Amino acid sequence: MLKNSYLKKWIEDMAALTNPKEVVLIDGSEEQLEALRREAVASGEIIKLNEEKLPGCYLHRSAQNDVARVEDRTFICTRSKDDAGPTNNWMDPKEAYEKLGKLFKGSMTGRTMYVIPYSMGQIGSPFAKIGVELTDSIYVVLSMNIMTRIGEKVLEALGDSDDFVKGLHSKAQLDAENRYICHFPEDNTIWSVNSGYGGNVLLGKKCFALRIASYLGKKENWMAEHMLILGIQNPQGEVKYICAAFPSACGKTNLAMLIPPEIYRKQGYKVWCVGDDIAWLRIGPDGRLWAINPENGFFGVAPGTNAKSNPNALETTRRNTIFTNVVYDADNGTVWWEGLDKDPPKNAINWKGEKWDPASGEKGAHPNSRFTAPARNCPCISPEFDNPQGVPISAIIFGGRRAKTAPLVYQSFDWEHGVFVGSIMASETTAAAAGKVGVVRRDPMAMLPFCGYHMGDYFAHWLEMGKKIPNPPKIFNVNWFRTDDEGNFIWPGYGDNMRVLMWILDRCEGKAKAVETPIGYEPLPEDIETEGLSIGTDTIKELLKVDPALWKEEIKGIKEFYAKFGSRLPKELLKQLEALEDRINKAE
Ligand code: OXD
Ligand code: MN
Repeated sequence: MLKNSYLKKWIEDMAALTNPKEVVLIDGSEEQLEALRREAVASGEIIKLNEEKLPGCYLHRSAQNDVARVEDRTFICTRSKDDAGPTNNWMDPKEAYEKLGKLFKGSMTGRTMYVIPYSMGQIGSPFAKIGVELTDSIYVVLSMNIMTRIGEKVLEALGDSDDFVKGLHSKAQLDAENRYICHFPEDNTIWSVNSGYGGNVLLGKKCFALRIASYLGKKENWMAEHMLILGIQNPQGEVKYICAAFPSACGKTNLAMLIPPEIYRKQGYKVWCVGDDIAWLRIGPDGRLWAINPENGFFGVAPGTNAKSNPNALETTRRNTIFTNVVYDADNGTVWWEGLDKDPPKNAINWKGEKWDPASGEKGAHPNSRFTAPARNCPCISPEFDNPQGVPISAIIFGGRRAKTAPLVYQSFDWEHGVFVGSIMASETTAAAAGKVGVVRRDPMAMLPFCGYHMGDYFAHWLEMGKKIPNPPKIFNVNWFRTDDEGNFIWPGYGDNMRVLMWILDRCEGKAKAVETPIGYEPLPEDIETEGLSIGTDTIKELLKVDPALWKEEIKGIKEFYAKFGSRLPKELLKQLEALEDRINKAE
């Protein structure tokens, strides 16, 4: 069945290494997928949920030591250590192939190796790239079917070419001590072993569409970014598109699917979701920057998703969805998680598979429990979702969780300053990655865990792209998470974030005024719509305050962070930092 000789040879080599009992090509047919679902239900790998209430939905539980991305075990394996840069773990490719080769040796004995041809991006799109994942996990096959475009049609598009990302995954023994996620950007290769958690094993997502793709983007003049893409349609039917980068679990999926506040709804505004996590960006023939979402589904965080925070996401998960590590309602065959409603199931099984008493004080769902749902299920999925040309981007937004320092919104002075603003992003850590929660960390462009090469070179690539895009998007920064003295969020967030997006779009169209501050352009407080909110213009004024003392502290942190990059930090960014310091000193 396989005609591509490169693919055939590679599969043979990997099968010789891992020793599966059989090799099965995933053709993408519903018949084959359904047989795999039945097999995984029979083996207990997944649980079929109530067909009437949640048609086509399943529950999966990962191993208890395997519930999040493992950044300390994620490596960029370039021949030169310097090319991975100071923000990535590095392993010599020779050493990595040897070390992981030992772990892969015989790891599929008695198991089936599934061959999943997949496309990131609409097949045939000038943006699209092909990967093939070899895995011993049916959960991976079923999840890749949701998250990407898979099967025969991908092989047809690949033809005889050797231009595909080679991904090898084995659950092996799920041994946390020997868990490795290794990327070989120079070989178009990813090896992942001893994990079953989505972020580590659905190789099309973070591993390919961000780490490998960012490296390819630098080489090929495009960009792979950790960004949502949304469209705002005005009452005249025109749609303007925005990309936004936030660190993990800052509400990206919520923003991507937001429902406009009533004031905009009644005027006829609509919001369309193109993507919630990753954007691939290219310069279009018209000189603008165009974006696609290379994925085909959402791998969203379940806790906190509810009818108020994100009704569209909730609706998206009502069919053909795989839930991971949520609570199982054993009476109804449905699922539950903290923050869904105030009504945990009576006969509840927690994410570990144990009987769970909601009064116990322990959480029932893992804080990083997930849903894997088809993008097509989303009620606000953009009509342009499948457009192979992508959508033109008017604005790029950066943001993070900052209790005090960053104002609600500001605009960069120009592209170069915008790159600086992205490079100094910082946020409090969350449960999406293993490790401490609540610590502030620098996360440039929200790409810290996802940049497949030296981050200094990545900044340089952003600066270069700015010179090449004749009509670049405007760059902004937002912070939905400013708190009062009691630690309560001041800004209402969720759908009301659209009020800020409206100012941003008005700026892009040259319609809104701005005031110049030491850090960038800010709105006049009265230009942020507050009708229907419990806060007024005075509070907006507070939210826009820039405190020079806090920014002096911030500058210290930026200097420390920048020092890591040595001579590979573009001088333009150092100049931007000096200019900021100057403006802050003058403002004091
Ligand atoms: C994610 C992330 O999208 O951690 O899962 O960023
Ligand atoms: Mn993400």
